[in-house]
This record gives sequence, C-alpha cells and structure tokens, in this order.
Amino acid sequence: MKYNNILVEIENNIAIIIFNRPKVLNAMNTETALELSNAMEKCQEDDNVRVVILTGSGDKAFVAGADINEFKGKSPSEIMRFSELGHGALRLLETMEKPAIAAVNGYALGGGLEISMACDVRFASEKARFGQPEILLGLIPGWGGTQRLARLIGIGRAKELIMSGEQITAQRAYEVGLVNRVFPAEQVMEETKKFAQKLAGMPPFTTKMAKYAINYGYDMALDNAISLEIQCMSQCFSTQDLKEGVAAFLEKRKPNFVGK
Ligand code: CO8
Repeated sequence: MKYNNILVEIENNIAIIIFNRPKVLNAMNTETALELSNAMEKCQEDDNVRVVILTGSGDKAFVAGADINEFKGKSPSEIMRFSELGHGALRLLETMEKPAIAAVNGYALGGGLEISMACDVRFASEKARFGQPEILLGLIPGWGGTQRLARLIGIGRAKELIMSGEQITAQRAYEVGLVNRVFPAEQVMEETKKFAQKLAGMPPFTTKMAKYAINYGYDMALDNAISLEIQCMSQCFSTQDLKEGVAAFLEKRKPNFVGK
C-alpha cells in the first residue's frame, strides 16, 4: 500500500509513524485511518520492528482530530463506518504485540488524543495541548475517548474534559496521569527514541506477555486477571531469554537477550 498521509521510517528496530498532513494540523481523514491500519498490520508482522513510535509532522500538532471537512453532509450510518474504521485501527495499535509510544509534539485533540491513548506510553512536548473538543461540534468522542480517557484519568476528570471541550496543558496532562513524561519541545523526539531503544532491547516475548496481561486483565474480575497473569508469567519460562536473564543476574553480568 502506498501511503499519502503518513510517513513510515524504520531504524534500529523502531518504526516511526509520522502523521503528515501539516496543512490541516495532521487531521485524520478516512484515507489516513486506512493507512494507519495498514501500517499497524505491517509493524505487527515485521520481526525487525520491536517498538513503534507515533508522532505528527511539524511542530504544531500531533493530530488535531478527525478531519472535520469529512463530516459535512454525512449520514449517521456513514459516520458509524468512519467511527468503526478508526476503532479498528486503534484496536490494532492497542493490542499489537509490541510497545507503542506516542510522541505528542503539539495539539492532540479529539481523534488525536484518542490515538495517543491507544498507545502504551505517552511522552509530550511542554507545548502539547490535549482535549476532547467534539462537544463544540455537536458530537461526542468516537474513537474511544469516552472509554479510554475515563480509564486513564478517572471518570470525573474525563467527564470534565468531554463535557466542556476544554484543552489542558502538557503539565496538567502529566499531573492527571494522561502523559508519562514531559520534555522541552526540542527534546521530545530524542527522549522518545532513547526510551524506545531501551524497550527494543527487552526480551520481546516477555514484553508481549506483559502487554497482554495488562490489557486483557484490566477489565476482568481480579481472580480471573490473576489467573491470566499466572499463565502469562509462566509462559515466559519457555524462552531462552528467561534462562539468559536469570543466568546473567546470577553471574553478575548484563543479559544478552536474543529474542527467543
Ligand atoms: N479538521 C480539518 N481541518 C483542521 C482541523 C481538523 N480537525 N484542525 C485544524 N484544521 C485546519 C484549519 O481549518 C486550518 O486550515 P486553513 O489554514 O485552511 O484555514 C489549519 O488546519 C490550521 O488550523 P487553525 O488556523 O485553526 O490553527 P490555530 O492555531 O488557530 O488553531 C486548533 C489550532 C485549536 C487545533 C484549531 O485548528 C482547532 O480547534 N481544530 C479543530 C480541533 C477539533 O475540533 N478536533 C476534533 C475533531 S472531531 C474528532 O476528532 C472526532 C474523532 C472521532 C471521529 C469518529 C466519527 C464520529
């Protein structure tokens, strides 16, 4: 598939996906959502990719939401398809076996915030702004905002943002647990790559088990979630990397994980 709206770079086992529609602050139209979906499938299949970073082109926006130009004249069933398309892409991102990090370099509004929330970790520029402004257009979030935002920052704060459409700063986003780390604008990409490199050096099957147990255990009753954790943890003992990690600790040396 040829991409017209995203750029994909792969270096040192890290795929960097850049939303690239700077004239509309990287707003997501249907074609971009299809490209994101395809890129997620490719990243999942490619053993050379250990970690995925998502960011926006330019210094103004990560993604300023869905492309509002596409809303004009749409029927509820057409919008339902658009919503399902976005959900499909974000679910691929969220459940991919590899870590995904959002490097939020500017506005992450509406669908942009929703994309970042489907990532495992969010790093932000101190210039970034976050919000779910859909209500100002007469709609509600449609790519997971009503669900993932409440899970990440709590139901009261999620309602506050979704019902007011207000934007919050990166610092406030950090305080409420919406982003993991905040950096000066010129450092956010470098710091994200550094962290991605660290994750890329971890044993991939173990990373996959950690992500699986957290993602699927989160909505389970605690007893079921604990049972899932036991299953996932014991699976790690089938890997060469587990033997290496334990041996390296006992021999007081750095582990050399081989990804098996
Ligand atoms: N869609 C289309 N164009 C956009 C968008 C967008 N989301 N955001 C910005 N643009 C365009 C502007 O129209 C403008 O174009 P032009 O230069 O041709 O006038 C250009 O980008 C630059 O934007 P501004 O001049 O507005 O820049 P400012 O710095 O003044 O403001 C803002 C920046 C605050 C980000 C402002 O552009 C803004 O409020 N944008 C809209 C943000 C928004 O409402 N996002 C939510 C969209 S709805 C959504 O995301 C729902 C997701 C799930 C959908 C599921 C189906 C229902």
